[in-house]
Amino acid sequence: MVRRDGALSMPRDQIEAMQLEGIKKTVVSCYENVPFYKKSFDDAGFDPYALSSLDDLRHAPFVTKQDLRDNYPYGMLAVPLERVKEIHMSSGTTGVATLGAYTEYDLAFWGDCFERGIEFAGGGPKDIVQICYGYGLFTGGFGAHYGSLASGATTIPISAGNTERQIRVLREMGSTILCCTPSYAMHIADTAIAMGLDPARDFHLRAGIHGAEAFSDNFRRELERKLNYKVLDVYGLTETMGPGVAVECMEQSGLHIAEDHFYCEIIDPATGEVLPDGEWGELVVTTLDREASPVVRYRTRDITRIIPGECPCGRTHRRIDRLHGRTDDMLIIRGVNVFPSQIEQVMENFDEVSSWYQIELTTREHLDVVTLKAEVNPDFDFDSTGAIEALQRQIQAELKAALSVGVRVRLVEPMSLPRSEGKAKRVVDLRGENA
Ligand code: DLL
Repeated sequence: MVRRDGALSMPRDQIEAMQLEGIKKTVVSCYENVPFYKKSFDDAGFDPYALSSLDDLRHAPFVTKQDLRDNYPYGMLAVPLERVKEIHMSSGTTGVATLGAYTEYDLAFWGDCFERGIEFAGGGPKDIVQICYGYGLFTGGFGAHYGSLASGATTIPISAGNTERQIRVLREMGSTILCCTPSYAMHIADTAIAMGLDPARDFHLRAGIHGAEAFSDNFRRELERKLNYKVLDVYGLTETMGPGVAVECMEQSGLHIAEDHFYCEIIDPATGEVLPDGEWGELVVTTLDREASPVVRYRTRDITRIIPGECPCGRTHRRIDRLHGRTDDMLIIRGVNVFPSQIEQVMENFDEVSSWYQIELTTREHLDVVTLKAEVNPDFDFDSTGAIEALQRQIQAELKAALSVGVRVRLVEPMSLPRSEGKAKRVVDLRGENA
């Protein structure tokens, strides 16, 4: 067991003392073992041996995804390769992949971090955990797997895809905890309904541990209604470990950071200044005891805030808010900054539309055109052209008022937008293709 007794409810002063110890070790290990950090600390005039408070970390330079890519494959390792037992990689759809390496200890605490999600859901040895995050280089499948093993539950490593088989297994094995992306959970639910099942009755789920992509509160409520279970949000990224960096508890009021392994700061993405608790900004993560792939002040590009105050659940680890997208998801439409989550918030006001949408960006006469395609709910009369047009106009007007840019709205039939087994593709940028 890598977790210290009482780690999750430790008094704040003890947590901070433990974090300071971890940071001291990490900055020194990075400086002594990773040439990139030696150069970057020296260039910034940051002395890792002089760090004596958590605030001193603000003087350390940031590390970015590009830095990790530049040092691909093994340049960022802080241990000899023979101590590395497993490797994962980010998808690398936009360029060279980034690599996460794990020693035996790193794998053990990864399992412990994901296990918290199962524990927070009240789960344990009596549970059956169906893991339909993809297994492979993606961290979702294995992270959930190690977590499930650590919890003592029965693990079903089914991986992503083959939705009808997922549904059969959910029914026949009586799975109680579902681990996959929220969009895939919705796809499983909708497919089961289309097969004539009632998943709320025919499945035996009590919790879903869903993450790897942002999802709205409305989406969560719809999932909980369809599958009759409780949805807990789990956050993580390949560069710092994978899923389990932060997990929601049953209060559903923010995700508890695994503060015994990660130190989190929120910065202003434009200036790099650390922001006070409560303010929204970019999450920056420093690992405290990661051996193979430590990071010091990794800029995640994810937008969240530290929720001030204590969680009613009594755990003392600070919480981040549910993610509001990424700094690089920001769409600049005719000069106005727009986040997909803002569009989602407007859609939440319309009961007639479901949570499935896709934003398409095109260009007409050198101007950006944004089209929101959204599925109506199954009980909406899609054959009534007048009703559709009226609703489209109404949504368009609200979007214009909320975002100050025009968005064309095209309502489409239920289940007509593409579904994915992993992360949903919410933004399709065709601007280069029809200019
Ligand atoms: O998505 C790790 C993961 C697997 C997390 C399974 C949760 C569950 P990457 O593929 O490296 O790793 O992608 C990391 O996904 O920087 C966020 O932008 C996004 N992301 C991850 N979790 C959440 C979440 C995994 N709960 C990137 N809410 C991150 C919103 C999330 N976005």
